[in-house]
Amino acid sequence: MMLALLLAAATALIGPSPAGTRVPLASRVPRSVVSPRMNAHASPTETIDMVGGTVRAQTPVTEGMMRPRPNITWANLAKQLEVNFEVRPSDEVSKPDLVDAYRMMVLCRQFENGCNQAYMQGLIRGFMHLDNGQETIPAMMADTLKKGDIKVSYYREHTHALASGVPAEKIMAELMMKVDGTCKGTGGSMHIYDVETNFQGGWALVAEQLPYAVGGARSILLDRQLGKVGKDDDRIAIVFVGEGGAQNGRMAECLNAAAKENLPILFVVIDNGRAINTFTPDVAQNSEVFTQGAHYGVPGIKVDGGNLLDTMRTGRAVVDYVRKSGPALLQIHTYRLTGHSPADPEHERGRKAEKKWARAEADPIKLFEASGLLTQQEMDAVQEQVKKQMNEVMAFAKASPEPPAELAKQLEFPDKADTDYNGRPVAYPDADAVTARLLSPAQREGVDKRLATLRGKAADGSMSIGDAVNLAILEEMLRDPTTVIHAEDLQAGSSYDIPAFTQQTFGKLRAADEIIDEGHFMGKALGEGLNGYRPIVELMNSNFGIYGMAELSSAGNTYATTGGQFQMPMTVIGAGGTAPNQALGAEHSQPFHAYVMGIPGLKICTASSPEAAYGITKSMIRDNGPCILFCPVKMMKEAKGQVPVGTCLPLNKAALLHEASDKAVAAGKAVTVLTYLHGVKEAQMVIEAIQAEGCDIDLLELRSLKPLDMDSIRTSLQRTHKLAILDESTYSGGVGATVSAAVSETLFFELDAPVRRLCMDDAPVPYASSMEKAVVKRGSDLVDGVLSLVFNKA
Ligand SMILES: Cc1ncc(C[n+]2csc(CCOP(=O)(O)OP(=O)(O)O)c2C)c(N)n1
Repeated sequence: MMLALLLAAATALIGPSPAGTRVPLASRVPRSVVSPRMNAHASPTETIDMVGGTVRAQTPVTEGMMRPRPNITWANLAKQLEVNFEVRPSDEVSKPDLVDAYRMMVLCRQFENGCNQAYMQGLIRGFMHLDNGQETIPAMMADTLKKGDIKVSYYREHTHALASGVPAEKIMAELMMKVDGTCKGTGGSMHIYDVETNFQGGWALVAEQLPYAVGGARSILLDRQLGKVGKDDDRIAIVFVGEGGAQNGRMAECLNAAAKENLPILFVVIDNGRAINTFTPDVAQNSEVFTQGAHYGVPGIKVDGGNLLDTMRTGRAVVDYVRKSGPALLQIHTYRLTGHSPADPEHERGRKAEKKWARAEADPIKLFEASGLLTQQEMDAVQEQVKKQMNEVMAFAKASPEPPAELAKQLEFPDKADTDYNGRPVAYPDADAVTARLLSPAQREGVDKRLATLRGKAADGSMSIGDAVNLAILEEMLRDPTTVIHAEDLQAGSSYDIPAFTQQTFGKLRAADEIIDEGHFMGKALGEGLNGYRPIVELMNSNFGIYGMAELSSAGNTYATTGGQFQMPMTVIGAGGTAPNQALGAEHSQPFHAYVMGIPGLKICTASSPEAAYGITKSMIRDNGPCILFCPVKMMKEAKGQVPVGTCLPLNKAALLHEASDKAVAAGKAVTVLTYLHGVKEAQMVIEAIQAEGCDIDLLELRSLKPLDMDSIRTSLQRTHKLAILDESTYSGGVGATVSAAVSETLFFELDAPVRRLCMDDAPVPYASSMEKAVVKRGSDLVDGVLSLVFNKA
């Protein structure tokens, strides 16, 4: 049976339109074509006034007053598609397609019911979010998406994975903590990933997935630029977010990014009206999220998710639009038939009444079954098939073994801590030929000139830390065409010349100037990292990375949480540490390096010299996991030195910068000093003063904060038996606290005095030098610390 609605009728329904004339992108703002009428079951709990563009907040849902289903006819939708998307949607959905869609809805329902039961039996644990009532969305996905499309979802994603073609038994095994799960039991309900079908999460922080998907969409364009895919490549990225999550600022940033680069990305807003129990209109001025793209020229449309046919027809048209034209927004109105999660008390704010009403009146499966579009026999056959499949799914998941305990540690880093990055080949085939093809003669000439200047400085000792990092980045970007970079003020070289000449050489897609939100571009970098690229993120002052804590922490988790399916070769670089006498004030003096020490999966290094900065940057770019490098903010341009070009340095080694004399060691007057960033210079400046007192130090630069180089610390302590830490972070939660604890635990018997920590006070760093001196430790404090250790003073 073919279903049809006449477009002519639609036009008659809503009157003449400007269709046919091409609407400029920026003015494709949704028109007043959504009816303000309520559906028959509903009291006026929500007023949609599309002409005025306002939405009145809902009153609390009670037995007789339900959030209404939107009353949007297909004719209305078709007209919106024509006007705002310039597409003429097809009215027709074939019978086999409807059967497939029904099968997907039934599979999703039975899968989620199976999850619920398994949860009650204790086979699934933690937070689990079921999708009952929203099944038209996976049905639309399965109908419109291809395997190569990049699908990024949030924590309520079982059904999205199913619709992407992820095997149901692997999802269920994951939920049951089994080794045959999608992620070998490392991810769980909120973290489903499948590299094979490009299903990329499963992210548990509300809205964090949005920039990841934007990065995924960028990687599609990068693939095309590289020539990795054919000219007919029409892949898109699709990202799902709740209507509550869509109020997060990430949404605006991502719409901007998608519009600015005309990315092939579809934002799907799953509008079930509630964020846990909160009515979204109670916290959001405008719940009509589909209009949010208007500011950026991204067209949007809202459809009733209770209507499978309209959801499919609209989904098809919008996906087609994204494949051919650019970003779009699709808001799908639904109801959640279960609680937010099994932990949700569900009695809040009329939830029970709403569920009862929605199950009776707005269950999309029941509504479809009542539509008469399939015969009872056809539907029964589908139900039987799915039931059988689900029996097999449950049996498979139950029979799968538990993952071995040691897997967790194995998945900490994709590359071992002691990896030697020298000589590591580029994974991308014919990298040199690709680079040669991608660069114009003028670009090649320009970058060669820049390289020659930098290498001259490296040879004559006039190279700054910023220049050294820039040289490493240019070399690695030339070497590997999958490297990309993101930074603010990038074209101008940012604050320290770190990304200098990258955009001029590699173009805007590979070297992206960014809006001022580090979380946004770290998120995009993460999305690129998931899709075969090696992103570099430059932070200027590393403290600005605070805005990217969520993304950095998810980057750290990715390799392990995906069960090793996705590596995350991201390199983050920023200037940090103390800057005595620089009057930077509290916010620019925060020890971000200490804040990130607790993030699992990150390799964290520091470099106080051009040589270290160069060698570590190169290794980090080649490493397959997320790494972050801190360079001393006060010395970015000031420290100058020679750099052995071409050498990668280890990411797990401290560097012995000064060795205490044998005489001082023999006399028991030698102290091991651990420091990093600006502390290195402070320590170097007072070595003579310490020697003048008959003492000496082993000065170890902690180039790797994580993993810590306990071997080098041990070797030194076996000589000195005394330890002072000149710490570039606070007393509480600082690097020194971690190092001190590790030494106390593993090297206690090497010590003949307690560890002396010389760290920043917990007080915010003041602006005035007179007070700053009291908070930030300097060389003079180190002299006192060393002498008191040697001469046993308190
Ligand atoms: C950053 C963050 N804050 C809070 C939460 C807790 N939380 C989980 S889901 C949720 C509500 C989200 O609602 P919505 O985006 O509408 O999606 P829905 O769950 O309804 O599908 C909240 C507050 C979280 N996971 N992440």
